[in-house]
Amino acid sequence: MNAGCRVMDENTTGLLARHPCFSRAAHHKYGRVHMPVAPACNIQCKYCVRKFDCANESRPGVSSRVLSPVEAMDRIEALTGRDQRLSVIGIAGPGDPLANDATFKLLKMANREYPELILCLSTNGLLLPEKVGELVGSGVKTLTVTINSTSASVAENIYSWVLYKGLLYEGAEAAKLLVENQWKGLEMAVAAGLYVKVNTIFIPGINEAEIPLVAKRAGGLGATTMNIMSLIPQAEFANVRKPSAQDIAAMRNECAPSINMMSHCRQCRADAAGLLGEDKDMEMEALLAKIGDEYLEYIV
Ligand code: CLF
Ligand code: SF4
Repeated sequence: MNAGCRVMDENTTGLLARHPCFSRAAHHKYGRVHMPVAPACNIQCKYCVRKFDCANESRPGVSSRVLSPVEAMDRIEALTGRDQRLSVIGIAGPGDPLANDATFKLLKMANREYPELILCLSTNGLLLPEKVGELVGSGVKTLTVTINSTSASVAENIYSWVLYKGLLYEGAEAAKLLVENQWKGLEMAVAAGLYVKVNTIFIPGINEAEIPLVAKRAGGLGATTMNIMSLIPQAEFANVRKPSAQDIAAMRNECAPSINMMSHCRQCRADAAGLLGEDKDMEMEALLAKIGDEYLEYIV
């Protein structure tokens, strides 16, 4: 079976049909829960602000707090007991999951206790080449790699530094190392049988010419899906223009011949739980556990 047929088959009948991010049809029926067990990051994206005690922002990189793997297992038990729609356990920060040992501890425990749930993870890709085997061995089935360029020269404008094997890299050297590992890791992940999604941040004036090249290369290497996301202007990119909905739609159209496009992403928090867009974080969850889910409509 070629990669395209495999994806189509999985989308309609198999694993991807239960994944709210990889399948558009699934996102009305199935939800995911993010476990914020990964606070550390090994690179600095110029658009990133991580927060570990944040209740009132809804975006990647924020969480009410960081959980230990044991606390995360308790949360999975509580949530799956209350919500039959949860089909995916995701680790999406608030830092880079592959840079945190807690990620692998949780994956192994969750895989043992909840084999019916899909294990999913999102990474910047720096450590992917050396961690693909452990991911597969831990039961991960779906993977997202955030790749913002094919070329190191463009990446140099997006990342401030990279910390790799105890050494700090900056400028061209950092960009080259990161981009090489991202693409090598993607190729290895596909070869290892993972379903791979590429997230790409649309950063006006910085990487828009690169995005169709990312789509072409990722599609050619067998990635399943691409998710072109809007820049959230903050940190060093606080003054960069946010792309309009029209900009994003036009870019998706341009890239669609190269790879399947995701267009229902909600840019969710590192501790989000529920259907995409419901955006229940851990603070809300604790409140609802006390008063009952039926009161949700009165407090959002
Ligand atoms: Fe989470 Fe990401 Fe897995 Fe989905 S999110 S780790 S693939 S289970 Fe989904 Fe949220 Fe968009 Fe990510 S809507 S930010 S694409
Ligand atoms: Fe932030 Fe993720 Fe970039 Fe790390 S990889 S700096 S957590 S956006």
